[in-house]
Amino acid sequence: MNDMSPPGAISSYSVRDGIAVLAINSPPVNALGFPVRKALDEGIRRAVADSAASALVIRCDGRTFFAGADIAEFGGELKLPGLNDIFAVIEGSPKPVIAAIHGTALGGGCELALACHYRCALRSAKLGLPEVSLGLLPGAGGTQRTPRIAGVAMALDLIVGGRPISAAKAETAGMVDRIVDGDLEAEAVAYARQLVTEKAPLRRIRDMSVDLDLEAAQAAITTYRVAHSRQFKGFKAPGHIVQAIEAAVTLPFDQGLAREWELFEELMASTESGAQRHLFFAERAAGKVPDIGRDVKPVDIGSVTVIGAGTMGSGIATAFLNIGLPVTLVDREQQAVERGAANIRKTIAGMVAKGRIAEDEGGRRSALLSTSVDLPGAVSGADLIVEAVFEDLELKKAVFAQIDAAAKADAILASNTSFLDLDAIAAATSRPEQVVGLHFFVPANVMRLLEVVRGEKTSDVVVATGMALGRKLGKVAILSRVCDGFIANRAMAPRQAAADALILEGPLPWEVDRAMVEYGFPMGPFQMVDIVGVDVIGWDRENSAGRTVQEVLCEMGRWGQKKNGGYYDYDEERRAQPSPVAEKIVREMAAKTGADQHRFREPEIVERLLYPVVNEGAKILEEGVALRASDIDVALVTGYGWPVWTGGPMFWADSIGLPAIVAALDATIGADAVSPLLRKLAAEGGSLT
Ligand code: 3H9
Repeated sequence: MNDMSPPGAISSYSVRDGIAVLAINSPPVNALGFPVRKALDEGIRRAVADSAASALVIRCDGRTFFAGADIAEFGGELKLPGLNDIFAVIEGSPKPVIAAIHGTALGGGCELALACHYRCALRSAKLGLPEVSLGLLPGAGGTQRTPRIAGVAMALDLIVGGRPISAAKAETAGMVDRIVDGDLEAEAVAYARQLVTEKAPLRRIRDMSVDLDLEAAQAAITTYRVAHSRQFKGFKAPGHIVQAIEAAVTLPFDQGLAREWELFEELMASTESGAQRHLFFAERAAGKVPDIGRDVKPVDIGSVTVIGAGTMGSGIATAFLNIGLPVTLVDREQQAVERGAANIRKTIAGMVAKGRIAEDEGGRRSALLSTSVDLPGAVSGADLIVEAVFEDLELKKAVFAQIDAAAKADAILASNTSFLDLDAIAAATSRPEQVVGLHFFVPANVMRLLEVVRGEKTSDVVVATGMALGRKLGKVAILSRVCDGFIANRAMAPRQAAADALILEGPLPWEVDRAMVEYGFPMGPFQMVDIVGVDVIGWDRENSAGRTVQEVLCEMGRWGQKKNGGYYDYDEERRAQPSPVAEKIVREMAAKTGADQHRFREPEIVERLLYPVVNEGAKILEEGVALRASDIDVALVTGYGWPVWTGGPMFWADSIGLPAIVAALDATIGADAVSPLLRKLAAEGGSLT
């Protein structure tokens, strides 16, 4: 009765105790591509026809239940059977079909489970409909079955929020019927046996009605729309999801399903979804370093010493404590380390207070922290030493020489420098091959971007360890070669320069900021400068002579938010108002330049500020600082809040068309400043991504 499936076959069919078991094996995540759909269709039909089987269990081999549709298939022609065809066979089966879930049942995988008559799941399993993060909606009945089984509010949370829920929560919501421990297949077969013995009805979620009355459901939807309007901004999918759930409430199942498909297809064709799917694959590509083979194994890091107890050092220490590594925080003065340690404990206590971690977990993390003012003593036993002292090359070289003298032979020596020459820092040690850049973004325990900087002599193992650490920290690690500013800061620097130049041609700082916020950034360049400090963004105090708006502001002591005034004025609650003082300075400076003053429309401001970023990105690419264009996209999306729905600067540039960008750059920054790579691609009809 059992299949003699060859090892590695995509499916196997067996009958255990009168119950058919169809197991799918399509690594890495059992995505529901055409071969899997075909195997499912055949296997289900076989079980229906099999007189030896009175029920069917569908499960997966490997690390997870189906992780969804095969995203790589999107955009091409869909080969039949589609998921809805398969689900119709399941729902039409005269024998109960039971999903047996482990790992993560996501997207189409979760939808498949909901099309089954019953669902059992390992306690550790998760269920989710994360299509929203690909700019899509569940297109195989997820928006129609979820509100029927779990209610409208839960469906909205699950599908618009996109975050998977635990098996226990899914059980409470009615999405899982039984939680099991131990051997999933054996437990699922026993459960199926029980259902058969008890003559349990064939429960089809499609036949259920949404539990709220129409008015209450629509009120819930309206409330949700209003409450989340900010979060929806720029994205197409959330609004479409709400419409699809509305259809579940107002239409019969089949019509609702048809409406869902219509909305799904609209999203699939949208630039926003194209951008989000690009970022999905871009994030996964970022971790791969082509010239470092799989045989190069990252070193296990068991302890970390962080040097420098300021904001950056404390944030970095917190990030490592969060993954359970013991950290020693070092600074020159006792007071400084104590202040740093207090800040770290406060951050951890904040996580406990917000319910992000349990109290005992908070205690465990805090207990992993120790402090020291004795640098040699603190680094001597550490596997990884991260330097986060002031951005001064001589200071960093001196610190590295000290570390070199005390650290054990195989320790990894990392610098958090954000723009200094890592090779010069490495040259201050006797082991440049052990030196790497780990460039965190503020706040280091929160921001997802980690730039791993590969020096001239950094060894492959050390690079591989840096990349692996990034993943362990829950960050996206992007590999960068050494250059001024590495990838993210270097690519974004031209935006600030363009903004500084533009305010001398007519637009005021807040008009420039508004254009950036409308484009989708969390804030504009002048808002950012005010927060970071007008004085710290390259102000040369000794040589300041009122030549630029920044110099005048700094000379007046208008250093930004910390001084209650910079480009903006601030009230006691730090709310920003356009500053008449700054406006006067800008107008006077503009008059001095003699530049033609005129109004700019928002799209023009966007072009003036962001095309130079695309240009710098192309230079970063042609110099080999970044491995691939998509790494630049991921770096700016995760490090600078570049809007996700544009796909990052390089994808955005492709979606606009490179010839138009080159023409605009020629006219603004001048032909000589345009990247040769960008010009070549534009001329050849090529693309960056
Ligand atoms: C959908 O279902 C639409 C339906 O509603 C309607 C259709 C009509 N497809 O993340 P990892 C690859 S939309 C293709 O590093 P982890 C991934 O690229 C889908 N490939 O592993 C990577 O490849 P490589 C809704 C996929 O353990 C490898 O698998 N589902 C897919 O950290 C390992 O991935 C989702 O959005 C896929 N669906 O995390 C779930 N998923 O090794 C998306 C993964 O060559 N997936 N790959 O770089 C995930 O969230 C995570 O991959 C998962 C595993 C949590 C499953």
